[in-house]
Amino acid sequence: MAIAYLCLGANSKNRLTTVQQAVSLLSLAENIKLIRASALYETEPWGVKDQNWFLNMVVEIKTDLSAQDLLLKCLSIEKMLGRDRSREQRWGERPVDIDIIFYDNQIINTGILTVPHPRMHERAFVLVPLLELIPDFVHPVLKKSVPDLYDELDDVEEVCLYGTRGYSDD
Ligand code: A4P
Ligand code: MG
Repeated sequence: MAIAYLCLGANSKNRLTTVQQAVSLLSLAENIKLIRASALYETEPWGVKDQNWFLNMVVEIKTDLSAQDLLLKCLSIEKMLGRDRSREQRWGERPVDIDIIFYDNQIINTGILTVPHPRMHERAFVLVPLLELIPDFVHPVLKKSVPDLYDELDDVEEVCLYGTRGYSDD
């Protein structure tokens, strides 16, 4: 059994429902047990700025799927929820994105999978929910704890607890 951390993100119409459905589909999947979930955050877009704010959260799961099979499961859930990668701009709007952030403390580099996620340490929308769940975890490649990675962010996009931004279109 491995423990893995997945970051979920959505910014299309119905983003709240879509994130909730992604969590349900993960928890219903054979071979995946949902252990804990972070709070839900509303986050400023990272990368391509001119788009809707995202909803993001991180879930902790236990699984006997290999990392590669876990990725296939995540991709199939994205597809079930309407994601069509052929019609997207990189870092642009999407119904839902599920990234594998950590898989135990393994370091994986295959053609289709890189773990830890190669851009997680540049993203407050990943680090803030991770801080809640695993403040003591040390990144196996960078050898830094999650709070140290957060402190070293250059450019911190805004990350607000969901419901605290004053307005919401959900
Ligand atoms: N892939 C390789 N490693 C992984 C991994 N650890 N987890 C491969 C998941 N997938 C992994 O993924 C394309 C392919 O990466 C997958 O098919 C898989 O084979 P992708 O998610 O379409 O895009 P990407 O090129 O990996 O880009 P990246 O950096 O993951 O960006 P995303 O996921 O496109 O980011 N701003 C906020 N505030 N919140 C967000 O959630 N998300 C994005 C999109 C941009 N800005 C955001 C957010
Ligand atoms: Mg992704």
